[in-house]
Amino acid sequence: MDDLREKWLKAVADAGDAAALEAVRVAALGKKGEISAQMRELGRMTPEERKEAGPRLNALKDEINSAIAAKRAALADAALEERLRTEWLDVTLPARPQRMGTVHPISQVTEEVTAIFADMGFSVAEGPQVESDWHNFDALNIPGHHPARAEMDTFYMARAEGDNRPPHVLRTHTSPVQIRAMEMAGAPLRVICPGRVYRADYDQTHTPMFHQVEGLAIDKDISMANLKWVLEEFVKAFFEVDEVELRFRASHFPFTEPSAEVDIRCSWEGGTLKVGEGDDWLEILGSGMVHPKVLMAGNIDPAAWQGFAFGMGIDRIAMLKYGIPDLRAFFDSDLRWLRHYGFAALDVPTLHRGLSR
Ligand code: 2NL
Repeated sequence: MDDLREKWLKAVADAGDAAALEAVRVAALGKKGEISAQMRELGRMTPEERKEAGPRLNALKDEINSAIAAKRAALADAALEERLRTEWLDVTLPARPQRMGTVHPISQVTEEVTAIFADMGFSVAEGPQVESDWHNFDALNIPGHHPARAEMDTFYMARAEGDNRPPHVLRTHTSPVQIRAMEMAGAPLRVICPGRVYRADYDQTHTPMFHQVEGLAIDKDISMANLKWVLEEFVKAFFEVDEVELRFRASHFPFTEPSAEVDIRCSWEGGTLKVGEGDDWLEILGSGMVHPKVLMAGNIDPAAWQGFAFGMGIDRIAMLKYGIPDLRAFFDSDLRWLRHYGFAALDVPTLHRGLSR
């Protein structure tokens, strides 16, 4: 009996996994198991022998059974520990950026420009890309015979047969969004309007769809001095430099009077742009004081209010800031180009964390 006990308790202790343990249980306590065979032997004993051997065999059977149960629990615990160790996962890790694609430079620069002007109290407005002829041209003091309206430059929408109203257009600038902002919010007003614009033009430096951001500030006593300060702050923040010098050149736009084109001092040493130093000038935007007729088109009284406005090409300033040589590559959806010039999807530009780092 002691040999049996030693043998089977050792077998239970040595079982390395649940299957081995089950094999031990079957070999000891199963129908054809050794302990079961011993139980059957009891039938052939004399009552005295049975009285002696029966309880001892039963006790041994119980002992092996509980040893198996304890071993089974220990094996299950060990298996769980092993799973917890190998299936460990840090759910606080960030997603893997290389699996997320990249942010297009135009989206990046739009976010950068938006962050800068938002910091100066401008809100962001959007509007339809298919515009009424009135919002795109008339409201902006662009007369019917103006070359900008020419069939050649503007994409006109098709009209139904017999409809003699002026056709809608794909907006040629984001100015109509500002007309809508004036109509809806009135004065005072500080707004920027980034977005897609369309002109029928395609060559080395023009694509039929491109991006523009325009800004508009209307208040009492607004002047070109306010415009100059806002643009200086913008250029410093956007090109991430401490000093800039701006040069205003007299110009002409139908929607502003007076009008000025704005250049920034720069150098092109070794082919890379440096803003704020050097002997070159770089034209980056057009601007001016909003024409009284344009204020009136937006239902704002020009006797009580004035405003400045400006407009610039997002694609162009993106190329300048990030050294992108070819405009047309912007719209080729070439994955290698996007991986090279794109931005990490989780790095949102903010002024407090740095725009582009
Ligand atoms: C440029 C020049 C400019 C504006 C846009 C504007 C809008 C309203 C009223 C008056 Cl609602 N002006 N926009 C003014 C001056 C220049 O854009 O070179 N853009 C790329």
